[in-house]
Amino acid sequence: MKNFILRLLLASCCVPALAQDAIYEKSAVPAFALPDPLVCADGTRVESVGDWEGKRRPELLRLLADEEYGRTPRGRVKTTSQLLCENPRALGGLATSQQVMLTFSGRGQQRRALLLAYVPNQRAGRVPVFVGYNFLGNHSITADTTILYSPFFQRVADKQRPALRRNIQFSRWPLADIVRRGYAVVTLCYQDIFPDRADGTPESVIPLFPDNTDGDARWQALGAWAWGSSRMADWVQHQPWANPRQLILIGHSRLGKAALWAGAQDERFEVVISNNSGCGGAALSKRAFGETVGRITRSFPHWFCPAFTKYAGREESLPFDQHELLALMAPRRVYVASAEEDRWSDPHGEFLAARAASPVYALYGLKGIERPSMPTLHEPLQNHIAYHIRAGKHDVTAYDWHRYMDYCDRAFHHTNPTLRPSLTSAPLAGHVLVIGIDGWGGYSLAKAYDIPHLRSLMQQGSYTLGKRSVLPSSSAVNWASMFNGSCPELHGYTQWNSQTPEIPPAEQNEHGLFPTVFSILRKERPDAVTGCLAEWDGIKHVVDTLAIDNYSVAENWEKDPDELCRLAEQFIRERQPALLAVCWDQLDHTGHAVGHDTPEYYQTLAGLDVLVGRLVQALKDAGIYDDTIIIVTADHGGKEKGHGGKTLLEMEHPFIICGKGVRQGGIIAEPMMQYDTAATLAHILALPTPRSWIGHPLLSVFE
Ligand code: GTR
Repeated sequence: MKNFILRLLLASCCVPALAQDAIYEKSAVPAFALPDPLVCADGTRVESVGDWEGKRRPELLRLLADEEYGRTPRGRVKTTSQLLCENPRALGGLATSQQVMLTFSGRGQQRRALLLAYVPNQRAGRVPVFVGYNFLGNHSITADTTILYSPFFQRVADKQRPALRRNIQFSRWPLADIVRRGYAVVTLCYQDIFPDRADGTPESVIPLFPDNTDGDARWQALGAWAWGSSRMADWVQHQPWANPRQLILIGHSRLGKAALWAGAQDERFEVVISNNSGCGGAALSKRAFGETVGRITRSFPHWFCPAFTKYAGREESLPFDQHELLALMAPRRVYVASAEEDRWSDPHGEFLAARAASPVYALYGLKGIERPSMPTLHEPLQNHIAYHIRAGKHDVTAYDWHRYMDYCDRAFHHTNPTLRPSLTSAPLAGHVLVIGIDGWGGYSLAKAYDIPHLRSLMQQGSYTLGKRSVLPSSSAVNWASMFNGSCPELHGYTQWNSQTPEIPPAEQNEHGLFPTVFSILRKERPDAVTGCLAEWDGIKHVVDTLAIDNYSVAENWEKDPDELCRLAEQFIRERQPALLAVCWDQLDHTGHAVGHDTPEYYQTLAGLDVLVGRLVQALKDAGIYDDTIIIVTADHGGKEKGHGGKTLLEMEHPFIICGKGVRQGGIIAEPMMQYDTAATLAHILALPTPRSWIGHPLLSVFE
């Protein structure tokens, strides 16, 4: 028997996976043995692709249906589709959107699901297609007000519920990036297929089937969601713009579980992506780390088939594990992705499952995951089985999407038809570092003795202490103007912590936001690496994070004032960004807590000066210092314990510029406004600026 058991003894001490809810201690992971995917239930060994496809694969599919996900009925449910609307100028003209009502009928009943597709307008022939559910309705993934509420949400009584809010999950769907890279995307809300509630069955598609299994192998939500993914594939496969051999199924979290089960059953999905799917998805159940079978079947009794509950606290008795689910994708591709802080989903267990599926791929002569230890953060392993782990929480981010697209580019020999030739005029420098110091008033320069690094930048370049804030002299509105070249009346962010513009933006980019220097750079030079690193998370609403490769927040800066600096040093050294903004909040914080223009304020400023010196050093270490322009500026100044008003103490702040091609010009004579910052950045980066930008570049500072 021994030879058909892959023994993975992962713990020094052997604690049985009893009825514990969620284990987070490495030492508490039970000793376990993984079943060998290449040994059949009768003990015979799989020696060939024929054995696998003829015997073991069907056997595993049955086992997973009977014991975990439930049996998918074979009976006929009729599906019709009706195109409700088409917009050939979606996403700022990048794509055509289509909204299609799918109607399922069976046993005298009907259910409706609203499918949303974005198809790239610039395409050479048929395109690969991402197919995946959204959580909160089609309207939640975009700011486009022509996108209809999904049918499930029409039934939600309280229209004020946050779940109804448009665009709240836009960050999970970087639609413009996807279509720019030449992929179509097709989605619908999973709740349209099975409302995600313990009592959801009657409203789901399940009652439409004539041949549902009763008893322990009864299918429930995950089975229904998997079935629904295949209905999206049915529709996509007949579209003239879609390449039916290049369907990519993507799912996050519970929908990652559903995607794996759908991909196992439906071989039209050439690539199956599990994003942070965890327990019942890509993570090994027998490790019982993070979410366990006991916990998940108790919290979500309507997801798996009833048989699965018998393994609650008894994972060791499972006759299979999740690596065998992954193996069912062979010889197609499967991509497992984890997030460092998502311990509930057990990143290590996901990696081990991906690795343990590899022998099945080897049978086809294909490479799975071979290395014994987990890769480091942001080190994607991309063979026929792929795996990556990124920094951050349980989520789908632009980082994840771009790795999936890198992978599919190679799998499908897909090249991006929308990449533009390089710009006609060349940037003035290869790199720009913008250092923003929240609450740094221009008056302070006359009193700050201990800021040698800032003074040295002033001496090397040109500066003004009187750049003016837009009104009110508050943060969000001024960070917005700094990066989007315009005034509150046009960009619409009008107050301290604006999140969505209080006035509709006069112009919208492909993400439904007022165009920022980041989004224009992304459009003109998609390969340029960009970052925005901040201490105050409010900045994320105004910079257009979808157009930024690395948006990160130093969350612990109050305890660890160097944290942001370290994030920036690392990013500069590793990625040599073309445009990086580093925005410190701590000075403004001291201003509010103790007072602007107080000894404590100057002490905080002196501390920041040291960090500025470190960033300059990081540019040197990265070998880009000579090709960089550095700007140091602020959103506003301050007075007593506040700001926001019309005094020059609050409105006037420094703007220092130095580096490649910048004159050692001393004081800048012309007046300067907040929005001139973005215009100057656009000038340096040789970017066109939209008509809605009112800022002027500061031409006099350049040689
Ligand atoms: C959690 C559940 C996870 C995961 C997640 C999600 O509550 O415990 O298994 O599916 O939900 O879907 O976001």
